[in-house]
Amino acid sequence: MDRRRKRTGDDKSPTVSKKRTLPDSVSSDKSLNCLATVKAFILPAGIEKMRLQIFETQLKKYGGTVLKLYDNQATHLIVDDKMEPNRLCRILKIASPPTRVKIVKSSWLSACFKRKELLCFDDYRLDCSTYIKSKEPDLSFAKEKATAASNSESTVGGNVKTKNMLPKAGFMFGHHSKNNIPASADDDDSDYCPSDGEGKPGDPSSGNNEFAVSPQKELPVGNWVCAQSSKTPVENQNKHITDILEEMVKTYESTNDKWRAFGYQKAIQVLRKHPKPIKSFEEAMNLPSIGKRLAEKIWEIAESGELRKLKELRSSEELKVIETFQNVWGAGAHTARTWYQQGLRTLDDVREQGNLTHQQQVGLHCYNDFLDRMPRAEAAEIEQVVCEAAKSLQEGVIAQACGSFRRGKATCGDVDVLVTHPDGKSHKGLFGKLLAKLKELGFLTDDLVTAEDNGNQKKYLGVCKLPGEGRKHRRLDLIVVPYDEYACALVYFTGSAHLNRSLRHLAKKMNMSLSEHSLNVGVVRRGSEKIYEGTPVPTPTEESVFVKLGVPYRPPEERDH
Ligand code: DCT
Ligand code: MG
Repeated sequence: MDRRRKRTGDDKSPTVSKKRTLPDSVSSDKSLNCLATVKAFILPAGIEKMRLQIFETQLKKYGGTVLKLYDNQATHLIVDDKMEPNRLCRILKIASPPTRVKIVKSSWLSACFKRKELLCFDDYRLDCSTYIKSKEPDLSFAKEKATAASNSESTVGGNVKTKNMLPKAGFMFGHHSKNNIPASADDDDSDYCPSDGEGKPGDPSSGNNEFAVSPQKELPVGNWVCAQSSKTPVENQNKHITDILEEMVKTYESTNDKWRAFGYQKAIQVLRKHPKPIKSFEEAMNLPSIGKRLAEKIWEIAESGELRKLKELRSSEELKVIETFQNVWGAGAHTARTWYQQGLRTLDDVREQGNLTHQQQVGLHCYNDFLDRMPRAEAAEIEQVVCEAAKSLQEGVIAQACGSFRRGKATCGDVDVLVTHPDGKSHKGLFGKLLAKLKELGFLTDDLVTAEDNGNQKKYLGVCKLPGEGRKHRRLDLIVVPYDEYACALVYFTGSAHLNRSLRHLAKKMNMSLSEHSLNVGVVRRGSEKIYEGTPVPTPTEESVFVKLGVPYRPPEERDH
C-alpha cells in the first residue's frame, strides 16, 4: 500500500470544520461515489508528479472524473495551494480567472479523500481578489507552456525555465544522490525572510514588469540569513523542538515526501526565530505559517520531549530499509523505493540484483567510507594533492578546497576543489589534463560524473584515495572556472547551501540574480519567471559580491548557516 495514503495525519489544510462526517458504516458505502459530481481538471503546475498521480487515482476511486484537457466540461479547476491568480491566467493563457468553474486548491482534494466525502470548498477557494489585470504587451518568448493538458511545465519550487535563462546551478550542480530542495536554484523562493514584506520583483503587483533595465531595489537586509554571521546566531530557544522536527524532515526527505518535509522545514525556521520557549498550545498556534496539526506536534514535543509520529515512522522497517538504500551514492528516493518494492531488503540484495548503474556500483563499494565524514586534516591533504598536480601543469594556477572545509568545519563530507587561473585564459584545457594527471598518480579511484559542462565551468565528481595503508575512499568534486567567474563561483562553492539560498533570494528581491557564474543587475521577472537575465556586473572579489547585494561581508567561517 502506498505509504502516503496511510499518512494523512500531517496534512496542513485549512479548517475542515464544515465537514459533515457520516458514521463509518454509512460512509464506507457512500464514500465510493462521494465525488461523483466532480469533473476536475488538475493543473499540474507546482504539484509534484507523485501527488498528481495520487490525486488522479483517488479522484477516480471516489467516482470523480479526471479531465485531461481544461475545457467547459470542467466543474472544478484544481490548482496548487501556492497558485496565484495572475500565474494561473498566464498558464491557461486566459485574460482573467475563470468564473464558471470552481477554482479550488489541491488541499481540498486531499481533505475530501481523507474524509471520504465531498467537503465544502469555501476554505479552499483560490483567492482571485488579488488578481491584477496586466497592461503589458504579450511576450511571446515568455510564454508558459502549461497548456494545461501536458504535464510539461518544468518547475522547481514553482519556477519555470525559459530559454533566456542562465543555466541553473542546482540543475547542473545538484548532488545526484540527495533529495535536497535545490538550494542552488537561482530563483529559489524557499528562504524564510521575516522582513520580507515586498511584492515580488517581476510580478505585476510590484510594478516591476517594465522592459527597461529594472532599478535595483534597496532593502533593509538586517533580518536576512545572509546578513548575519553564523557565529553569532540568534539563540534558538526551541532547540529541543527543532531537533525533533529536523528528524521529521530527514524522514520525509528519505521517502521523497518533499511536501511534508518542506512544511516541517518552514516550521523549524519559524521556531528558531521565536524569542522564547513555547509554553502553550495556543502559543504554537499563533506562530506564523503553523497550522493546527503542526502546532499539536510542537506542543506534544514541548510537553513530553518526544513525538509519537516520529517514533512510529522510525520503527517502520520499510523506512529503515529505504534510508539504507538511499545512502548508496547514485540512488535517490525513487530508486530506493523501487528496490524495496522489488523485494530487496539488504545491501547484499541490492548488490546481487545486478541492475546497477556504474555510480551505484561505486556507491555500494564505498558505502561505509562515504558515510563517514573525514577529519579536516585529511581534506587538507586531498586539497594539497590536487593543488600540486594543478601547479605542475600550469604555473600560477589557483586550486583551493571550498565547501565545509573552507568554512572551517572539523569534518567534511567531501572535498570541493575550485580551480582557476588569474590570467583569464590558462584555465582552458586544464580540466582534462588535471584529471589525467590525478589518474596517472593513482589518486582518483573511480569516476562518478566525468565532465559536467555548466556554461564556461566544468565539473567532475569522483572518488579519490590518499596513498598509504588504511586510507578511505573519499568523495572529490573538482570545478574549473574562468577567472571572471571566480568570485561568484567561490561564494557558491563555499556555501553553505542555506547562505546561498538566502543570497540568491535577496538578489531576486533587488531585481538582480546571483549564480555561481555572475551577479546580474536589471533582471526582469514576471511572477516567478525570469524573462530578461540582466547584465553581469564586475565582481572581482567575494567582498564585492556581498557589497553589491548590500550585506556585510562575512569570512567563510561565518557562513556556516
Ligand atoms: N551547495 C548549494 N546547494 C546545495 C548543495 C551544495 O548551494 N543543495 C553549495 C554550497 C556548498 C557547496 O555547494 C558544496 O556542497 P557540499 O559538498 O554538498 O556541501 P558542504 O557544505 O561542503 O558539506 P559537506 O561537508 O557535507 O560536503
Ligand atoms: Mg563538501
